Amino acid sequence: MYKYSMTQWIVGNENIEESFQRLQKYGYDGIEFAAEPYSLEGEKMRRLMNNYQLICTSLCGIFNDERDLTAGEPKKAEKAIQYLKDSVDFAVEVGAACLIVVPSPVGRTQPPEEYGYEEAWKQAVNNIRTAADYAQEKGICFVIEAINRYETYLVNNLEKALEFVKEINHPSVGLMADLFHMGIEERNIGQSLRKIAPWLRHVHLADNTREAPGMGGTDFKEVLRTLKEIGYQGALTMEFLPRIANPYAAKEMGTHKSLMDKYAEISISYIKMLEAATSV
Ligand SMILES: [Mn+2]
Repeated sequence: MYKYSMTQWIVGNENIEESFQRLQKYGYDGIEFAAEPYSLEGEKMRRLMNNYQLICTSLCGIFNDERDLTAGEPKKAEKAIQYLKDSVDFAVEVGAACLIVVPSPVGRTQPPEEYGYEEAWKQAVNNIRTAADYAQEKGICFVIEAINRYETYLVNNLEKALEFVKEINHPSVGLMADLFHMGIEERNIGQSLRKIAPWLRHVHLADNTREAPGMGGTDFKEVLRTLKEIGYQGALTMEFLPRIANPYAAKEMGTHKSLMDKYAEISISYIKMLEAATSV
């Protein structure tokens, strides 16, 4: 039995209690908070999780130009590293096992003018490795997320992500798989998952349209079969969105709340049905 959660950033600035109510209503085990240690209060979140009997499976780091892990300039690099450390502290507070790390800013599809791809890669490896020592002390793991080429440039597929993680070579740095990005970037989803199996510690689920699993064309039967075959033990976290261009604008949609209810329900019932079918 996997632990099921839903990531929090997709509902925008919705009242957190409404989010907890949705998760409880549709049978989720927990939540994935966005890693914003300054805006989320750990103690309040712990109390709410306790009230709703939900756990925190994971934290989703938010990586923009202000937290650019590819930075070589010491002040900028230090800022990005500090964000990871602060997020580790928040992870400890809410009991999250892992923190999602995207090695280059989301929304930037080529390296900055000051340096090229190779330097960005080298700097991101060093910066993440530095922060990983802190994560290890605190018992938290980083999971590197490959994001598709239309949203970021450094690590777009699982093969690159594996190369990246091997270069970091740190016990507290593993990999995650996001089925939406994989639908764009992977040649064969099952094979890609098997290749990264020993490093796989977290999974995001959305269909190829980024809607709830079960609404599009991704073969989730194969996904569940492969996860079982490789002995995956982590959480399954829903990260769906409506079919629009800018994911961060999704929260502006008038129908957002009822749409999120619908997606939350469809995704968990569909994946649990497949999980039951693959466990016999
Ligand atoms: Mn994701």
